[in-house]
Amino acid sequence: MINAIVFGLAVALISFICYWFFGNHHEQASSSTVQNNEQHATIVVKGGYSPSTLILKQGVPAKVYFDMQDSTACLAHVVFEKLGVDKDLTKQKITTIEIPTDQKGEIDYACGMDMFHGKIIIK
Ligand SMILES: [Cu+2]
Repeated sequence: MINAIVFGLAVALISFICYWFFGNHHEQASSSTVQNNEQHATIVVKGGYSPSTLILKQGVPAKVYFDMQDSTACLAHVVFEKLGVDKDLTKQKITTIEIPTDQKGEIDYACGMDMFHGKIIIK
């Protein structure tokens, strides 16, 4: 019973921290670097995603590197629902995710609790 209460409080606290950071988040966009017909971009994970909007070129294979600099449980996972990708970012410092760029459009991603959000725009 006590365990359940402690667990509940922990979840509530993590949720609160998520909302707290989410409220302070700034909208920024940046583009990838194209090299040898491949594009690369780094997203820093620290109290959110930076940049929160990433612009990729259509038709160029893309690798996005998630640079994990956050120690809260909140951002431990990154989830690309559209792509069926759910990665644990705490296993290594940099996690590479390949993004399909064959179609124009937007791909949203979020933390495991769906509180922090980021966006990849392919155009
Ligand atoms: Cu979260």
